[in-house]
Amino acid sequence: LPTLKERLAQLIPAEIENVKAIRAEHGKKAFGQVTVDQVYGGMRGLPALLWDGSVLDAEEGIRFRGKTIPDCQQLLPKAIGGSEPLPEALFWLLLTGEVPTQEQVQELSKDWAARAAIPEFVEELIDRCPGTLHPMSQFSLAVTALNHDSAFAKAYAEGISKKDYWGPTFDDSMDLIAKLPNIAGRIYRNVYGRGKLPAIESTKDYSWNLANLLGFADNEAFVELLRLYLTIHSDHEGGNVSAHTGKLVGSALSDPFLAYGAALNGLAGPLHGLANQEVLVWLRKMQGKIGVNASDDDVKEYVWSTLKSGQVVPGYGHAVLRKTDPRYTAQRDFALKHLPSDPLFRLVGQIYNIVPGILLDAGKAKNPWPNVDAHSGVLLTYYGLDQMQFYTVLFGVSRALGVTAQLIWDRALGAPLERPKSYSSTAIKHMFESQ
Ligand code: FCX
Repeated sequence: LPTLKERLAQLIPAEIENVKAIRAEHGKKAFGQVTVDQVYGGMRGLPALLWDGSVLDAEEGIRFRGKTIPDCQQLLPKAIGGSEPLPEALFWLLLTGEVPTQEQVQELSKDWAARAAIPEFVEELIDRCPGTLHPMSQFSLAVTALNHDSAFAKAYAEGISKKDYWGPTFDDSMDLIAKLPNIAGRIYRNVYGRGKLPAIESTKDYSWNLANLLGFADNEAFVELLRLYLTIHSDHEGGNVSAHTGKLVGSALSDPFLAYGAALNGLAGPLHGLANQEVLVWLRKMQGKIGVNASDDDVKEYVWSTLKSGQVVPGYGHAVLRKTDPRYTAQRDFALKHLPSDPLFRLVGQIYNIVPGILLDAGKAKNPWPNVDAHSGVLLTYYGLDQMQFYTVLFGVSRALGVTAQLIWDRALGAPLERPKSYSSTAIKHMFESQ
């Protein structure tokens, strides 16, 4: 059976031909118009990016290479005795469009474990961060510093041919993914005083090792949660801030460490990945104010007070989705199975019944339904990982799978430097003056 890199090498020539054929036949056709509102409005809905790993449907949610989350839960290899998909398998699927065998996934787990060590100077860099520096800033700092050993940067300096770019991009991406658990674990233990990091175990899967580095591997349900979490947070097509940032920075031929460091800085924003932290902060504040078993009326009043004070309800709304996020549903199903009577989970369910109606009444949000971030923190908290500022780091471990998969394909397909055209308001006004 081929390894992931061997399989990719087999697939790339045909995909290059496929793209050539698409461009020859359709290259000059338009499939959307650009309005002035889109230029002012965050380019919402503008068809502008190629992204092969996943496509987001506004009603149905994400599909990874055509497969829904329930499809992935059914089809992808799992850990022995487990029932959630392994993120290793999802990465294989994102890159190749194919479902790997159990054996191929095991080899990938081993490969990542073998690459997991981080350079000593990066360990020192993390250790020297003050505990008051947000874990996401520490994370991005460490990932950026990994560029010290980039195979791509080295090969480029040595004059690698354009057609070979994807090889060292693949190697860097594998190193990056493999090293994230050690970085995340070190940050967690430093910031929250959790003692020394254990070693990576080469016979265990990626999620087990991450759980172990955080100090939670003795809880099999938590390890299963991480497998699900890392799978469903991995990719959400190309236009979201983290994915697009990674692709954009990668287009300058910055290596995967630099590109992903930049992506993490976008993920750290409260309208994007930081929302999972914000949800927990908001829930805790709500509990503090109206108690643990609050009535629907109390919850309604609290939600309205959030909106009236000019804040967003974190975990609700989406730039593309118009229905409940299937990533929310997958986590809700997990909670129903593992923690059905947890008070915080009950509150999350109560909010689910209340917030959409209020957002509709308020009349601004185009999507009143919950997104992925409305549920993740509650699950982590249940198992004792209740340091909310750390949550986005876990999102960042997962999102590396989707961003690097596309970086590899971008280099394989010879994607050019991104450079859209910008206009000033004066120019826009002039443009329409004569019409
Ligand atoms: N609470 C209050 N107001 C909201 C809202 C919410 N949850 N969602 C949207 N709105 C408001 C917007 O702030 C905007 O107000 P404005 O006209 O005064 O600027 C208006 O409704 C229209 O916004 P809309 O077009 O529906 O949404 P956008 O595409 O601009 O923004 C996000 C999408 C996700 C940023 C928005 O819904 C939001 O702020 N949600 C809360 C934060 C959140 O959960 N982010 C995580 C999203 C995601 F899943 C992820 O990336 O991780």
